[in-house]
Amino acid sequence: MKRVITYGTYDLLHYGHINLLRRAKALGDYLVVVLSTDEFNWNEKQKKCYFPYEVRKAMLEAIRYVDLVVPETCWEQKRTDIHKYDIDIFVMGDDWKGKFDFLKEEGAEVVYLPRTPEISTTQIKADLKK
Ligand code: C2G
Repeated sequence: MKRVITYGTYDLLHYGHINLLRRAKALGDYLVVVLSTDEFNWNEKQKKCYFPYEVRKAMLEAIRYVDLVVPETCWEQKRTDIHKYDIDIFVMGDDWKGKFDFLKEEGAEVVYLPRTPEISTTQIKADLKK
């Protein structure tokens, strides 16, 4: 039973996110998504979420690839999350390439998957403004 974990905001959910989640799940049997809380997004990423945490969580839980959604409240929780959720593989889009290699020290395989290039929440918001 290979357990996979990934992190993100997942606000204005789009097919780039789905592509990531599908490929992450394909690496194992169980996928944990650690979802940034509204406070974490605002305080640490200066992102103001369109949908609040509970809505973003419910949307992710409706995706067939996702087995568990838990809160991301700080940058530092990744090391403990690897053990807390008994993780074998840590996955992120390659915009984070190299940033989380230290998790190999916790015994996890670290995989960066190519982002879906042409879509982003920023792009969606810009297009809607036109
Ligand atoms: N993603 C992707 N293709 C896109 C957009 C996003 O593959 N076109 C991936 C990102 O690389 C990330 C995941 O989808 O792995 C979630 O993206 P965001 O919600 O933007 O996550 P981010 O703000 O990068 O938060 O501690 C880590 C952070 O919580 C990551």
